[in-house]
Amino acid sequence: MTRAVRTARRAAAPTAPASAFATDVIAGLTAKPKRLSPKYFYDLAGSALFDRITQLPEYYPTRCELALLQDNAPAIASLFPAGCALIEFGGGSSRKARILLGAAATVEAYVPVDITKAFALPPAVARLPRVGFFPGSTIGNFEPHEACQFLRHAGAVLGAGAVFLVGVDLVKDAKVLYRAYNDAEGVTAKFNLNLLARINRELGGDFNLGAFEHHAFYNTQQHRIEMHLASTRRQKVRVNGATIDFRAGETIHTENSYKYTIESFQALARGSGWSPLNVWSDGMVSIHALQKTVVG
Ligand code: AVJ
Repeated sequence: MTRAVRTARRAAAPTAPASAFATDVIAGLTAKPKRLSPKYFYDLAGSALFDRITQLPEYYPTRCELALLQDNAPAIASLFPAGCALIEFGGGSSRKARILLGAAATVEAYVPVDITKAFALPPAVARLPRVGFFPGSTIGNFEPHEACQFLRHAGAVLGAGAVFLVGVDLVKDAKVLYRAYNDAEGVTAKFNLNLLARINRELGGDFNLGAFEHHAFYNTQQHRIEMHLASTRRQKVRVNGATIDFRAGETIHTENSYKYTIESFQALARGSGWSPLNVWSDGMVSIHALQKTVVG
């Protein structure tokens, strides 16, 4: 009797809904080749590691973009319509936005929005002209076709007449790119491996972090840095009830970081409903000012 009741209760108990993280991790680790989305790098530990990356001597993008914003803030801010709302996509520390806000005479609202979630702009912002801001060369994490979709989506959200500022990392000497993702201190390796640590923490995985290696290289044909985690030996890993087999040397592809030339990014923007207005660059990174293409 007791047993029957228990069984019935167990069967009726609602199973906890699998998190998007759990679903994506299992799908990625059972795919061929194995992959995980770079958006999952940024838990508390991963965000702290990324902060350290931005301070590494080899990791130029953050330093270069900050200097470029600082040096050109008045010219960039001169493109802002009076009384506009500054909409930052994937707002991180807001340190970069503050540079622009300091140089712009009249910005009515600063609205950081999460790029991974659908959102509606707050009513107070609805009737203001809009300036979009997507710094940090985060656009490089998208496949070019996804970057195109993202730019079109941003155009729809920002509306007619909008200006969009996009920070883009540039194609450059392969050694410079290589070092930026293979720093001497090993912080980028820790950042990459933290994805496995996060799976262990949040999904009860049993990844042995000592049996995986950080691999980052520049793919010249595809103009992108690729990051992978390579299994040092044949092994099995348990994640959320599933068993994942690894061959010796098999990798999990964890990130692409696409690099553009000024021209190749402008071509992508044009093909995505935006007309290039201006561009600022130090030869390492670039900040593109785009305006929504007028159709008709
Ligand atoms: C935050 C996506 C711009 O691609 O350079 C840093 C992330 N990965 N080191 C980049 C990253 C490894 C970074 N983005």
